[in-house]
Amino acid sequence: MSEPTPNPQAASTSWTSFIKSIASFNGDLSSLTAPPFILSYTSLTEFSSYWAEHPSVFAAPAKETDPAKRALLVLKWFLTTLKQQYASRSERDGNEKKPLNPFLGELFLGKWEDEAGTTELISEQVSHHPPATAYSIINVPTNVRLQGYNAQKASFSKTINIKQLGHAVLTVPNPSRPGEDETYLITLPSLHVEGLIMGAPFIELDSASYITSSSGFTAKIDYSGRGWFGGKKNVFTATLFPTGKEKDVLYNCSGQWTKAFDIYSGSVKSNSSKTLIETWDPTNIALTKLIVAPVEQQHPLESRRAWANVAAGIKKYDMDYVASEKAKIEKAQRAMRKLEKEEGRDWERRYFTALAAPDPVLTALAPNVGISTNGDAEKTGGVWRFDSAKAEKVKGQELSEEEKTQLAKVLLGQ
Ligand code: HC3
Repeated sequence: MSEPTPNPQAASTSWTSFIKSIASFNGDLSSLTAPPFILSYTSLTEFSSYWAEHPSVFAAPAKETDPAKRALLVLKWFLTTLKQQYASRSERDGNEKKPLNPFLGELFLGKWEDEAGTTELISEQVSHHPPATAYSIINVPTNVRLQGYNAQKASFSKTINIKQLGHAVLTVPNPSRPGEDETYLITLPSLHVEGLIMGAPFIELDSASYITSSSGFTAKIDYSGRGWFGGKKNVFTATLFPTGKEKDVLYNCSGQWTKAFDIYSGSVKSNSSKTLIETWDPTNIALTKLIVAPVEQQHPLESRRAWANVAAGIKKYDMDYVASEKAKIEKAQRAMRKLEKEEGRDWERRYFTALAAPDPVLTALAPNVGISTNGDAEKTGGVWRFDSAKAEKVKGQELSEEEKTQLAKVLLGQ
């Protein structure tokens, strides 16, 4: 059965009012009332999966014995994630839609199974006010692991501009020194929405982001949009250099993060010493599909189960049903927060803990790239780190059908 489409005239009228409303936007992305056809039925907790849709590229650094080449493989992996992170939805749906705003404790769990072995994903909404999502991704055979958290700060000037708060940390076991890990601190690019007036929003990345490692290398990725470099969109150049020696470029990469890009050894400027190592062309490389448990087997707090009714309503453009199903969740969540306050306790995060002490990775690496060593904690509810003890505790804690029903009622009003 094909999905219903909204009346085109009504859609264009509601889009015009939406654009007008954005001009007085207060910076709270969740408060934007977008027209039905631009609403996504996917929650932001799902976006954490974009970090590892090519698991073998994610795990590759663990097999490289040369530290500079290892740092290059980390940069390559990061660049390959950009298309998924920032363009996959607009390429699939024709525009960037407004994702579901996760509730506190919402989970998105899955795994990839392919030639890289098993790679596990845990994503959890660790804060609601301000909204922040934390994630952990582990490639089991190599123990390459990523953890991070993110929040967004939005503003309006000609369009919606988004600064990403938080960061990611990639840990790579050093193959030359068993038992020793290397850490890579990854900053997140700023972005803005293009195509708003035309009713077909898509993302463009802005300025620069960085990856800096405990092994002494830093990568700088510069982003620019249409109007630069011959009018192409999604353009970037990246350089990898020994930390603190930005001019001593060891490798450089350039191209479009949505299309193909080249990786060279040597400096960007000196063509004579520049050698093409590899071209990455996503059109020739299949993604590994994330395996997510069937909805009926999921924990009640898992995203697709919790939002199932809302998602069904969005798919049918039945906004009254969407509003009443969303209201059930919001009401139950408000009651839960009230109870916690009365009992003097905080919602227990299932997989992550906010650090009490300064984070050693941030302390050591953040100054390399000029970001704050406090990890934007005041705007993300804390510096969130994966808590393996918590994860171990919940492993195999299978809930009975009765417990699931009870939890869904109390936490989500369903
Ligand atoms: C800004 C954004 C929500 C946040 C999304 C983030 C930053 C989330 C973390 C991921 O790792 C990367 C990522 C990709 C896209 C970002 C979204 C793009 C648009 C969305 C706004 C809330 C929606 C704006 C509404 C509309 C109708 C203009 O699209």
